[in-house]
Amino acid sequence: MKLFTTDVSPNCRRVEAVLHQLGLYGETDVHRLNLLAGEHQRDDLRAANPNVKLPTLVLGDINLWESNPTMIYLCDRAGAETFCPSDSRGRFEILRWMSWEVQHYNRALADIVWETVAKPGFGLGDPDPDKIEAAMGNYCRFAAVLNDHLADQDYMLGAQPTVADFAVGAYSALVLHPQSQVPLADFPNVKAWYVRLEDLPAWAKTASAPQAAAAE
Ligand SMILES: N[C@@H](CCC(=O)N[C@@H](CS)C(=O)NCC(=O)O)C(=O)O
Repeated sequence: MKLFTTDVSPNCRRVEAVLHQLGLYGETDVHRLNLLAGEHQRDDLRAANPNVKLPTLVLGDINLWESNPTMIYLCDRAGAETFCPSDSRGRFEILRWMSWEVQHYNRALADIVWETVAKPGFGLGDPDPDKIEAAMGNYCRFAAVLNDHLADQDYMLGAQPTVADFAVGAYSALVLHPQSQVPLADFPNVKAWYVRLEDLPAWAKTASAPQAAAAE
C-alpha cells in the first residue's frame, strides 16, 4: 500500500498513527511530501485523489482519502474490534465524535493553532489576533463539552483508547505547543487527555520533529 502524507498535519498524523496501531506501517510505501514546495502536485496523487490532498492511501483496489473514514476502513479491514468497535452503539459513538470534531471542536482549534503555531512556524507571518478571537468563543464552548466528557474517563469511549481519540485528539502537539494560546488551564481534563495521548506508542511514533518539539 502507498501513503501520500506530510509532516505537521493532524489529518496525516491520525492516519499514520492508525497504521502503526495496526502494525501496518512497516509494509507501507510512504511518500512524505512538502506541501509548501508544492510536492503534492503530482499525477499519481491526482489520479488517486481528485482533491490532491493528503493523506491519501492507495490500497490496490481502493483509493482512500478523507482521514476519518480512512482510519475506520483500515481498522475494519484489520478486524481491530477493540480499537474501532463495529457494534451499533460503539460505531455510533465513533462516528458521532468524528462528526463533532470536524464540524465543531477541531474546526475552531484549527483556526487558532494555524494563526499561533503553524503560520509563524512556516514563516508565513505573525498571528492575527482578530482571527484568534473569532475562533476562541467556539473553541471554549466545545472544549467545555469535551472537558466534561473526560471527567470520569481517560479516553473518548471509556477506559481504553480508540480511533475516536486519534480523530478528536489529532491536533494534540499543536495545542500543547507553548505558543498555541489554547486556554488548556481552563480545561484540565482535556489537557490531561492530550498528554495521555502523546504517550500512546502508536501516537508517539508519528510525532514529526516539529510536533515532538511542540509537545515538549
Ligand atoms: N478533510 C481532509 C483534509 C485533507 C487536507 O486538507 N489535507 C491538507 C494537509 S493537512 C492538504 O493536503 N493540503 C494541501 C492542499 O489543500 O493543497 C482529511 O481529513 O483528510
